Amino acid sequence: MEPMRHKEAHLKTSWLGKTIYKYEEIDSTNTEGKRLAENGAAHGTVIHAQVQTAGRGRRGRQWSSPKGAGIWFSIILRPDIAPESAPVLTLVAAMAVVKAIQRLPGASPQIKWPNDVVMSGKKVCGILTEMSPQRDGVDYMVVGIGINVKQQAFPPDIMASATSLEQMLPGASVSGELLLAAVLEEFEIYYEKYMQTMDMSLFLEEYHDRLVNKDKEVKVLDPRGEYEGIARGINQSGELLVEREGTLIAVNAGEVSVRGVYGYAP
Ligand code: BTX
Repeated sequence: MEPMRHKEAHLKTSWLGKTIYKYEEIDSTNTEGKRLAENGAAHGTVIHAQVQTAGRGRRGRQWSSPKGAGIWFSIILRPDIAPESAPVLTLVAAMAVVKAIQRLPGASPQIKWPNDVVMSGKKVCGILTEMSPQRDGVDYMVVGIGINVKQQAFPPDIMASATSLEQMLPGASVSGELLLAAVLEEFEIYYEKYMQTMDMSLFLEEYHDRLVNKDKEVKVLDPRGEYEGIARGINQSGELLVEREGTLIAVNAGEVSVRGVYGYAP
């Protein structure tokens, strides 16, 4: 199906989401984002779908994306950064999602480093950042964001670890359209803060306020050997600082996976 190309009049952004491709159904908005980026889609293009038939998480995991139950979308970026800096954009996206959800009365979302937003310890949002590295930079990046909005029930395998905004805010009716606009507005703000310094320094404190892993035990699944420690926060480069036997180890999101919070489920 051909995408519709929208100019969103109500969106208070200067460059993000000026073009939004809207699909009734797509395999994955990230996959479509890559296809569009390969064909020259501009920085700030957004891809949104009502339902994803092959929604993806990290390392080939599936992302449950039922029709109309959440907002499933991706942002194409063409930042002038080194490939090593790219994973920080996942943290920028998490911060933006938290700020957007916080606009809902009574909502108190937190970040599970690096790529989840949780409420009451359950996953309400997942972020998948993918990039096309070049020899000395990044050609494009696709930041995919899935936020559970309407679900009252989940498939058995994620029932214990997943939640939705409406499950967390009983009686509330959350507009997916307004939430999408809010995330895009906040993303633009935090992306620009990030680009000013090329690191997290302008919103490190805000990030820490929302970090659910802070001072919690984590297990670091380092390919060179697993270990346990206490997460103390992140540094300006977005690495998780894990205290182990009195020393702080900086853990890179691209290299390792940190477990905890959901009783060691991914
Ligand atoms: P992840 O690898 O950190 O998490 C994936 C895991 O999360 C799954 O294995 C499952 O246990 C659990 N899970 C699956 N679906 C849901 C859900 N709806 N809510 C809560 N938990 C779930 C996280 O990867 C990154 C997900 C990004 C999703 C967006 S949606 C738009 C874009 N397109 C696309 O294909 N992916 C991204």
